[in-house]
Amino acid sequence: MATYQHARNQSLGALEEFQITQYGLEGRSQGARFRVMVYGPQTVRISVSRQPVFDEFSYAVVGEPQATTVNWEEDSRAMRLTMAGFNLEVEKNPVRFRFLTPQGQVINEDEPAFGTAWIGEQVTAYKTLQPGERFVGLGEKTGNLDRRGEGYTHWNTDYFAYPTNADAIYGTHPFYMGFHNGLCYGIFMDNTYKSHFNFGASNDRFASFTAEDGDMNYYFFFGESPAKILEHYTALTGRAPMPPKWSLGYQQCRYSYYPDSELLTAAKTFRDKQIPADVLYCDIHYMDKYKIFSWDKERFPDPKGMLETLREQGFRLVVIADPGIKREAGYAPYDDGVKNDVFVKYPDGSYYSGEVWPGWCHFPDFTDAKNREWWGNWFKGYVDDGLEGFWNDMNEIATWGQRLPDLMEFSFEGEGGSTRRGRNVYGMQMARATYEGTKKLLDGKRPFNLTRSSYAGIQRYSAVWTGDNIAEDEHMLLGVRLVNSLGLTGVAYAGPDVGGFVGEASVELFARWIAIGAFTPFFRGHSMINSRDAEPWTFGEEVEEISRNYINLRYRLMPYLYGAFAEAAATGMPVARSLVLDHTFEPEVYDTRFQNQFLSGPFIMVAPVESTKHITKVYLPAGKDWYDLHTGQRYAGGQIIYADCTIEKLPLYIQAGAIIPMQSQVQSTMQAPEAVLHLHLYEGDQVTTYRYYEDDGDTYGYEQGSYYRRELRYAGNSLQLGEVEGSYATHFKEVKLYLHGFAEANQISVDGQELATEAETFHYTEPITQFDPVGEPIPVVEQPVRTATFAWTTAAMVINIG
Ligand code: MIG
Repeated sequence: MATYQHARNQSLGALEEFQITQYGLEGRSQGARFRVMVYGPQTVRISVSRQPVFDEFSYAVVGEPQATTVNWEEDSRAMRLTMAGFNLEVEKNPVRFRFLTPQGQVINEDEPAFGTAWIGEQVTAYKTLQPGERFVGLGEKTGNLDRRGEGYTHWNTDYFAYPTNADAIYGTHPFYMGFHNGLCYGIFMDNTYKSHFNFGASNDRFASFTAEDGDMNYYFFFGESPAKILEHYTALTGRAPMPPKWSLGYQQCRYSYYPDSELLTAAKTFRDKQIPADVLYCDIHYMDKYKIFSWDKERFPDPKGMLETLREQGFRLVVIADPGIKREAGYAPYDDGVKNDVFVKYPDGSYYSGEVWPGWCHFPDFTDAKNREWWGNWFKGYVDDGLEGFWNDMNEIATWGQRLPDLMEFSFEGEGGSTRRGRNVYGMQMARATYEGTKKLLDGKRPFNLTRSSYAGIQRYSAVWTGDNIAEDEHMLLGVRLVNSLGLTGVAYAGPDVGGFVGEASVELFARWIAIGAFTPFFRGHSMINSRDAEPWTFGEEVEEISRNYINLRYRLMPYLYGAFAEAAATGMPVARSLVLDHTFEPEVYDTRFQNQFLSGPFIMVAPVESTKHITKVYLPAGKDWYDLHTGQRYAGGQIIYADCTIEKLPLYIQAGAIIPMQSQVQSTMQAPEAVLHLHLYEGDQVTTYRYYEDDGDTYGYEQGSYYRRELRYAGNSLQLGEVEGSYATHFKEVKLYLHGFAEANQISVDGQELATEAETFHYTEPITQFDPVGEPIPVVEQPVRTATFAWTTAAMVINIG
């Protein structure tokens, strides 16, 4: 009698045959195929498939396999591949993968019994949990920094007011790093189907990653540090281009500013109150009945004129763009979309309709180059109006009911796939279409692009914001972790809605959030429709002063911040740097009390803390000293200290040896700073290097060498300014060097020539004069510094201090 067969676990069996290939190895076992391909000296791809061919398609990967002379050794038990710093062992019976150090220490290995296995269509790689193993990454995922004991699902979801433990939210970044026994590695599973990661959740045997369909397809990265691994990961999936500098200023959003006079009033208020800002937003109400590529003629009768007026005041505007195109004959984008057959279809060939803001809509299939180009061209009107910034929302795809049917068909560049394959990359491909289209239309200028939904590799096209958070302390801290985690997965340009989108921030919360936001790569205040006003001046005078203080500081730090973005573009090193990057094996870094701490750029450590606390514990990482930014007090690293954190004082620490370039105060990036570069140097006993970077801030000329770059190196009592690289003429003519923590009697000389020095005092933020209703602030401490000014020439030079 026939019995019904239910799917059960089936793992990769004994090796049947194999061959060495140009890139690695290919073999077969029990109807499944596996393949090893070398992608770089420390990057190996592993694919396992039950289909006759491997899935070669990827939207994430831009790296290529490398036809190096692959060096395999074989014995009866296994085949071994020797790579830079590690070996891969492919065991034969059954087929299992193991990564080892040259000394034979396990870095990562298949769980011996389970290896790679299927249950029905679902495929999983099981990895033995190593003693003390910690896991970080997965990008936009809630939870703790250390993901050990947790599990996560990737299924891009519009999650309004998501709780702080929600999963899944908007993004899919299936890349994580594992740390144990002084070893680091990374794994990226490139599969867009719904996927699940388990880091020893509900079991004590394995970490695993599962895709609900498709191949098991992952990349293994080895490196001596997480930064190296991130460099390999971003070599594979790409790095963020330089953003337009204006987008690094403060951005003010609102759901929604309208009519035009509201935007003009907001712009004027920033200037009147001398709170620097660069960007305002139009949310969905700027459109005619939410129809994309239109303006509401009554609310915005003259977009071009309005944009010019804003520009005169040093403001840019960013407009929202949702993917839904209203089903309405006579509406040009709809008619044209039908004519060009750009919309996502059901299997019977009819267009899918979903209901969202404009009513019943069709949705462009962004997984087809022809449709991406079509979409991109529609931005011509906006660009002609003077827009340079675009905001991609609702691209999960979000529709009323939030149950996107699984059976729709996506092009995948002609290859085909259902919603199950398409959903996690739809948002990324929309952002790509927007970026590529507007980049072309802007003819050499950098567009700013922002997206909610994302997939690995999104950094090539867009900044990411973390969606509909809530005005609560826990969300503020979660937002920091989300941004840090996105940074650990290659997305350097990210940020939350400052102040919280849903709900209303208390005055304390808003003040604290603005202070933290000033050190976050993407810095935008935003809030929900029908909630109180949430611009920095709407929470009373004390919060206004606090906001001004931190936004001012961000603008003075612009050369430093911009340099951090240049580093991200060059190496993938994020702008907001979780402490795990430099202090991987210090357990305090993962302690839930300290897990939110991060470095903003290479030298400034931010210790985010709830708005309700006036004193907090801070962990100062080991191996270097730290200076309190507010007081100049110096501390030894490797200790936990108490820090005052009344509402105007975010705990901030500067690493000893720090080299921090700053500029004079401006109100907008459109305003040129004075020609004096302020270079702050903090005494330390270790060698530090800093790569100073400048370019025009808004074109791609830097790709052709139009930049000004030089290495600054501090060692003992000398600061060396290296040769200038690149053809861009620096804006600055002089350097004013600020010496922090050096002995007072020190002489300063440039290339042997003694310089006049001055004893001065210095502070980063201004004293608060109005302290209602938050309470009396701690007085600002004047810090003693010595300064010397000299020419900022292109020649290499040595400054001696002592
Ligand atoms: O259905 O455009 O996350 O930032 O203000 C809500 C209105 C649609 C969701 C975004 C939010 C935006 C809002 N949007």
